[in-house]
Amino acid sequence: MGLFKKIGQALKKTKDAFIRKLDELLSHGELNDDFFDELTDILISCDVGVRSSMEIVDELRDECHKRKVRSGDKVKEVLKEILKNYFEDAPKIEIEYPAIITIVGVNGVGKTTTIGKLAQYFRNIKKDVTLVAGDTFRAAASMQLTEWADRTKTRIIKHAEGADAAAVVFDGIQSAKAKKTDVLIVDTAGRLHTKTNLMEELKKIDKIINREYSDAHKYTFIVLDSTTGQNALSQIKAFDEFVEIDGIILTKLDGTAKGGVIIAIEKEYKLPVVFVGTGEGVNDLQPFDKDEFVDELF
Ligand SMILES: Nc1nc2c(ncn2[C@@H]2O[C@H](COP(=O)(O)OP(=O)(O)O)[C@@H](O)[C@H]2O)c(=O)[nH]1
Ligand SMILES: [Mg+2]
Repeated sequence: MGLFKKIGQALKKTKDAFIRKLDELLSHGELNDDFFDELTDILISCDVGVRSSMEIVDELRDECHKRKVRSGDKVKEVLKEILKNYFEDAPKIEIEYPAIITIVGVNGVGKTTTIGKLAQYFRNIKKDVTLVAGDTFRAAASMQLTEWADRTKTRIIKHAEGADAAAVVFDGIQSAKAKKTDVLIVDTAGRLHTKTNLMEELKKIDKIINREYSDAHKYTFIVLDSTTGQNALSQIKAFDEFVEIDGIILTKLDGTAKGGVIIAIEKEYKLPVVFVGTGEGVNDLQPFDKDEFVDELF
């Protein structure tokens, strides 16, 4: 299945909710204040966020006025244009090698699964990958990552349950250097921002990476579950206080009508969505493309 089709499928629920409401609204005819108010509500209901929804609709109102737009199709066209431009603020990420990618986020968002898919993604583009089982909190976590390593035929560095996460990362880096690995991906234990000791552990991992692997291009990606909609946003803020977040991986886009959250994230945090998860399979991850995303929404 082509990439294009996949994101389209994953966005189906978001799209259905959005387009159905938009078309119904447009069928009422006039582009008056009520129309724009209702459109704002529709965007908010798709988790675009209050501030972003208002900004988008303000811009749409101005543009429609300026261009003397009357027809529903034309409104859609202008809205599409505005949404595409809306993403321009976030920096783009091109992964350079050797790379070390640390994956952070709260429990259950899909970190370990995403790492399995990332291993496959990099393999597909002929990069050599090593995984680091930095979630030493639960024995099951390391086992789960080992299964992904087996499935994707990827090297994995792990220690016993309860080991120091930073020590596993240290070993991972030594191995990556020795084997000249292109991409080292570090799994970490899920944590809530209220658990200061676990957050401190992330800082320690960060320090080890800076000290031991200064040659590598360093990326910290936070994994967010799109089904939690706007709640995902507060997680960015909490983690960003402890580690510098470079980008976002948004999972479970296939199971939600809240896909609009991507728009709010890019705007409000000026952080790029780098990958999106579109299912539980090994190939259900793809680089995020804003134009494709907006095109698929309509
Ligand atoms: N439908 C769907 N499920 C996902 C996706 N990513 C992860 N999951 C599921 O989410 C659950 C939690 O994933 P896991 O990787 O263990 O989360 P972690 O605690 O953050 O490491 C698992 O059942 C995964 O199969 C996705 O993109 N789509
Ligand atoms: Mg995990």
